[in-house]
Amino acid sequence: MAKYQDLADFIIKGDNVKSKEIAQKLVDEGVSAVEILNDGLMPGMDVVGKKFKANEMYIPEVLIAARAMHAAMEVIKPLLSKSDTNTIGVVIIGTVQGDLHDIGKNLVGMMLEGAGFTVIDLGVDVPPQKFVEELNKNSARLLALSALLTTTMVSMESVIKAVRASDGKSIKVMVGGAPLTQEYADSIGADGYAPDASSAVDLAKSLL
Ligand code: B1M
Repeated sequence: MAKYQDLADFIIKGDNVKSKEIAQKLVDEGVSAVEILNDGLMPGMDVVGKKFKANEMYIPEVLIAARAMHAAMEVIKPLLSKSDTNTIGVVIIGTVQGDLHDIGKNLVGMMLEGAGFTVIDLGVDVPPQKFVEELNKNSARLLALSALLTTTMVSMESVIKAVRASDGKSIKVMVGGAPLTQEYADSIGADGYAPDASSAVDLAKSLL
């Protein structure tokens, strides 16, 4: 549909005013948040990823595209995060140390909120000890770690070791992000791996 293509194009061009405007228009027309995400925003970001890899886009342009993605995500956030008042449980989420990618992590957080979890988002570049402190402070039983770089996914293992050292096996740790696989998750002792935001919700429910 042309309007989804427009939305994708404004993400690629990095126009945060237009991306927000079109996302709002689609919401007003009654289009579901998941459709806006899957048919407009994700295809746009996909093209950005391909162009970045092919050196057809550079970091400043990718940052501007990410800003346009965030602007549209803010519009759909209330729809994704609509939930009843009863919380299923508290989840601490963050992108691991050294890694500044937050779009996927934010989506996972929004979907978890939408499913009824209370989400405490520690942001990006989070050191292992910070995860441990926040788990203890909030008596949380579930930790969700995101990484987008092959160089930073290795620090997930340090987080898991730090969490186990402080709390044995009672805290469940789930991991995700583009370079991860189920095999890798198993090899670092994670309790679960999810390839995308909606399976992250199913996984979180099954872990608690
Ligand atoms: Co970066 N970057 N980047 N980047 N960037 C990638 C990841 C890369 C694949 C691009 C490429 O070369 N094709 C490449 C990594 C290569 C590798 O490690 N093998 C890369 C690189 C190299 C870099 C820099 C090193 C570039 C440089 O400086 N030379 C640098 C590193 C900075 C750092 O982190 N220290 C860098 C910087 C950046 C920007 C800051 C410019 C920007 C980030 C802005 C931001 O996030 N606010 C950026 C972006 C935008 C990307 C791409 C283009 C898009 C990532 C994205 O947001 N995708 C990316 C290329 C790509 O992925 N195709 C790329 C959309 C998002 C919805 O998907 O995050 O995968 P994703 O999340 C998905 C799933 O993975 C999953 O669910 C989400 C929704 O379905 N998921 C989880 C994610 N977390 C989960 C957690 C879960 C479960 C599921 O449970 C806990």
